[in-house]
Amino acid sequence: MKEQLSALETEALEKIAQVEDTKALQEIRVAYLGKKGSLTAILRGMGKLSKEERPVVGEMANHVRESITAALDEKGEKLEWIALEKQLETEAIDVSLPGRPVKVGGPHLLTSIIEEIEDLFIGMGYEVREGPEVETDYFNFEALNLPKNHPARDMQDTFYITNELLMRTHTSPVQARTMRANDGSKPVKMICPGKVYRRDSDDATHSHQFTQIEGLYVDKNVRMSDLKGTLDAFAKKMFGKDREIRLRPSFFPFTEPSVEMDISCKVCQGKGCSVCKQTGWIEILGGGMVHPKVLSMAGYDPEVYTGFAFGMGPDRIAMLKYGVNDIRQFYTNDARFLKQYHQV
Ligand code: 2U9
Repeated sequence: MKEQLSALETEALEKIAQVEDTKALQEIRVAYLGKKGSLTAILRGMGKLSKEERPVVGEMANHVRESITAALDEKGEKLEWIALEKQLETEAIDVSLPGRPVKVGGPHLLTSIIEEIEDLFIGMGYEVREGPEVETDYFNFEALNLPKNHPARDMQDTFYITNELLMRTHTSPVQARTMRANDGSKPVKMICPGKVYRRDSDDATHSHQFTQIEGLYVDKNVRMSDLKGTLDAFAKKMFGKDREIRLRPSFFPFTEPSVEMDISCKVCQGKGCSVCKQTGWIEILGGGMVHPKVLSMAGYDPEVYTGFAFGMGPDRIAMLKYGVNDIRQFYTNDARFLKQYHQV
């Protein structure tokens, strides 16, 4: 039996030395030391030994159990260390690597332009108001002196939802609504930015959806000269203090007299170039004195109150200011285009 014990210890120690994973190590532990293990099997034969041999073999058996257990524990620890080192190696973070850049967004080009224009007029005492994009025929047309048979109301220019409801073609309805809500006595000094819709086929300079900012100042003794001074201040703040403006006679149903405002071309200083189409001037906006009918439909007595209004397209201003050559770029969300204009 002593020979068996010695051979078993040698065999177990060899297997433990060769094993490379904890599962196999556990199988060795069970195979030799478990209830049905080979050491247990040998010890079952102890009963046949003489009284003199039993304590000697018993001591040897304990020695073999301790030696195999010690070898199993030592190997187990080593395998755990190896596994830990492997894990540390695979999960190791190279702190010297550069950080992953955090993608930073930024305001849309149109948003920047609109906020720049808003800040400018807020500085001149205007309040910013917004209103519904789905409008009634009345507030989008009739209240602006565009009667039922006016060509601007034709189906080919406007997205009608029902006979009475449509996608607003300008932000003027918000101004009409604001005046209407003022019971005809409170002055109005507001600008109104927002999306507007025209039934137009899209091309580089036309979009079925575009943006507008309109201004309205109604009070007692508001004059055309006030409009000219306001537009001059706007042009100089927006396009540079050496910009000149000129007002040309024009016609809009909701203003009388009506004007169109040009600014002197920034590129050629008025000599003529491709940007200003050789004229030296670039049209920026339209405006005029609020038509008396519009005032009275909104509840203001045109004998007591006068007002001026203007309207501009931030899309067009952004295209001029930043050299964008296709209005559709503002609405197709191409990140390659948009990220060129992040101030961030
Ligand atoms: C009320 C009374 C009058 C708004 C005005 C313009 C002239 C104008 C265009 C500029 C480029 C629209 O975006 S655009 O295509 N607008 O030229 N807009 S006067 O007049 C008003 C508005 C509201 C109650």
